[in-house]
Amino acid sequence: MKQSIGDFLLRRLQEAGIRHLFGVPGDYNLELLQQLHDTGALKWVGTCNELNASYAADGYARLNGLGALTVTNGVGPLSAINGIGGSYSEHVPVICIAGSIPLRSIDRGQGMHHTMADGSWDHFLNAYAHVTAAHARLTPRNSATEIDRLVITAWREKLPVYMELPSDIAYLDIEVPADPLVLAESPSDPERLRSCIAAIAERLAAATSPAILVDADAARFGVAPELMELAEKMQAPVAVINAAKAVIDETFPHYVGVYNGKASEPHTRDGIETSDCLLALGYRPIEVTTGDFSASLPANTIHARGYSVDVGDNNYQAVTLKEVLKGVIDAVPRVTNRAARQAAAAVAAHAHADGSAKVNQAAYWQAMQEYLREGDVLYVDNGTAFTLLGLKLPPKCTFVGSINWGSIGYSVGALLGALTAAPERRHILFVGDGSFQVSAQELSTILRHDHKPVIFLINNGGYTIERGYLGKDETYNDIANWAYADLPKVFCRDTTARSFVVKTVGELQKALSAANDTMIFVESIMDAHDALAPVINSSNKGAELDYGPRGPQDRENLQLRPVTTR
Ligand SMILES: Cc1ncc(C[n+]2csc(CCOP(=O)(O)OP(=O)(O)O)c2C)c(N)n1
Ligand SMILES: [Mg+2]
Repeated sequence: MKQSIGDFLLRRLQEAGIRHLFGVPGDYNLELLQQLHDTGALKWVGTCNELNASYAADGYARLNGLGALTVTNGVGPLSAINGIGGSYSEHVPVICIAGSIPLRSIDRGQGMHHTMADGSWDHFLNAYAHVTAAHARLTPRNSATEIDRLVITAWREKLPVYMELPSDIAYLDIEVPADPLVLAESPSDPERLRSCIAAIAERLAAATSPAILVDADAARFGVAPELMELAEKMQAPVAVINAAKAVIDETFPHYVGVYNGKASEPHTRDGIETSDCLLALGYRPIEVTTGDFSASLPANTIHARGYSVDVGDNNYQAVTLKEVLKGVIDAVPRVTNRAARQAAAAVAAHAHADGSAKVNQAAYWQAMQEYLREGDVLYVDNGTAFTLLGLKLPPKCTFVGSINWGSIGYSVGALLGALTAAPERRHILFVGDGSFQVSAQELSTILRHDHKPVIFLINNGGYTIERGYLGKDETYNDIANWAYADLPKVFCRDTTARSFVVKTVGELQKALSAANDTMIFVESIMDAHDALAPVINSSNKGAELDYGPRGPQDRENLQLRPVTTR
């Protein structure tokens, strides 16, 4: 059938399950936006800038399976590239569409705005080659095949892709497939799949202490249900890497916590490190996911990834994770009498601080633990907000974070995206003042679309987590003191948002009892040196790795240290 290139692209996005497009208009993508407007193919969600659009598309993809944004040549892609780099690092399928300079200008060598004006056309394509699984400049000849290749690659690989749509071709008609796009994994090679399943099942069945370790790919490839079924059948403990927080329901009886090397709870560490057959899912060790490389997985660990598995000396290709896990579940014998593992220490019940007491991190996170409820979507930005990783989550929660990439401000854009994908859920953002200042404008888009998240902002005068690396009292870790809780009003004159500035435990409790029928914005004022020991310890250790033995971190009073060891 005949269809214009722009309409075909929008149709394919729609067929791939994308219902919203984020981004910022510019002359090179306005024609595509007009096609979007005329066809009603997708809903437009304009953002304040392209970085936030890339974060929003990422947040959207986390809950929807795929997300997309459109930006305008040069200035747009380079603003968005940090976010797309994050999607690459965190394995999130995002389609970045850059409306680009007309093909006519390339044919005739005509310089155009939003370029380097140096007679070359490939700078941004080349830049994106480093942060995407695939990239292409669309032409009337290649659009019918390249659009499908890019959309399918993003979905299959769980990685971002980049396409340039020259502004003078979006309205041109080309011959395109009439059939809808089918997003399906290519089926496994039957023999490889059989052999792989047999090899895994044989080891698991022979083990006396099998265990499962889960990284974020388990969520991306949608195999958490299979992992829980397998754990149940084998009575095996399951731990997650912090990047996979909440991927396994934390109330699941075989869930044993977050594994982070020496920084883990003893029973979690024991369950993983002493296992005689560990099945690891998409494990990607870096310093912040391994307790600064203190993680020690058993030597015979089976490493399963989206499309390949390592078992002993054998590497299995052309197998898909879901098929492998389903086969293993069928093949392993049901275990009913595995010796009980050491149980997790009960969460210590702290006495509630008196209402007039100043709110501090300890009281704050204790209150948050009680505030969380089933089905919440939880966002954590960089900073003392990482404390959330240590809380025990109710059933069916989703965690949205950027543990590997760790770009501050991500959470605010991601919140917009995920709210757009799943507005019916309760979304709770945990963000520091420093992270919030990066992408705060997107609060206006969240309000504009009448979303109702709960936002918990810690105002501690700057970059507290960084003070644990270096600069305990240095001015480079200080930031301007905004009137954060006033921002809903600034960004939306007639807002019904409920804003609170909290200084005491009693004021926090009052804010927490506010109804969730509109945005709730809670700014809590805390001391710049207040952080719980796990956060400070992690920063202190990070400084050792970053600066080495000749670094300045040991100089007197230059680093925030945990209270007990100060
Ligand atoms: C884009 C980007 N720039 C800089 C950093 C370095 N960085 C990591 S955490 C952080 C400070 C976070 O401060 P805040 O959000 O206020 O959290 P707090 O620890 O104070 O609670 C900074 C600047 C980063 N991670 N990403
Ligand atoms: Mg701060």
